Amino acid sequence: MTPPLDIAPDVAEALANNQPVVALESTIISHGMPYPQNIETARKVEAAVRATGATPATIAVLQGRATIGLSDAALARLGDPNAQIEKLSRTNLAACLARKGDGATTVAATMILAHLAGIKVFATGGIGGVHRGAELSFDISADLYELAETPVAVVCAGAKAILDIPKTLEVLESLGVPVTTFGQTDFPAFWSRQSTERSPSTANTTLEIAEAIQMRATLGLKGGHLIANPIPHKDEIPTDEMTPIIAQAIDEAEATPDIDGPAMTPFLLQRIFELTEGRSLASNIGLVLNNAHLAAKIAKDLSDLAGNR
Ligand code: PSU
Ligand code: MN
Repeated sequence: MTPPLDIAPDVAEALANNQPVVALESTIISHGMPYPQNIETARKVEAAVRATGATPATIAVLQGRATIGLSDAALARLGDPNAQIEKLSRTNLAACLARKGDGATTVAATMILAHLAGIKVFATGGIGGVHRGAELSFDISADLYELAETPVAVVCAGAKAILDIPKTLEVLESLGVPVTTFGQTDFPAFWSRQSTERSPSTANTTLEIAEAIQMRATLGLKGGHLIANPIPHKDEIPTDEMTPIIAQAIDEAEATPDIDGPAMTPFLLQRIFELTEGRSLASNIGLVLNNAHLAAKIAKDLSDLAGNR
């Protein structure tokens, strides 16, 4: 039995010719951003990848098919607030495919399907990580374990301050995941360029990153690479503005009985959007576009290193 995989013709052609391809996730569309900015952003991110000279491949499960490269109608359906779209991670991906369901892929599930399709680079906004209070709740995102397993480089804007950033970096180190920040020594904190943490490593060119990815493959080491790309200055929200808002959102989540497990991250993102009166969303869109550009450049360098362009 072969996996139920549909690769869009432009993506398949690029992969066959070793042209650069960038995978994009769909949970950010279905569960990470409000309508209609979710759909508008998904289209803009694809355009940003194309503008930098790579082919975008947004990934989702549609009627039981792992779909690599989505039509505009599919993007619109995933972003429809009335559509029933499951949030898929490593746990529930196979069951959703088996029952011919529809699902949006998190970072973990997108990595699995990108790898199945032969895509090496993936751009997103924020990854899941170790939640604050994880010493009691044990809430650690499957995204971190996926980075230890699956050979896909993930470009993000660092970890959100809804997470415990020092613990997230500790777990990544324990799992042997390389973490590289682009262009600065501080690990970025999603809405802000700075955090209280130093990045485990820094790269100042995309070629350095591509060479490290290639060497990891040459050594036969399993797992991916996390690349943290600081939010552009113009899109930043200062940490002291975000701190009380994040604290309030977390307090509300703790006071709401049904908010745990996979519902936690979407709840926090939605409350922070409301409490910042939309500013968090504008920042989020700015940083995702920035990550799409960087991921496309890394994908181009990887194709160049493979020597077929
Ligand atoms: N962080 C964001 N925006 C998002 C997500 C995380 O800033 O949309 C989504 C991603 O799809 C990520 C998932 O993979 O949430 C993590 O969910 P959890 O914490 O339940 O593992
Ligand atoms: Mn979780």
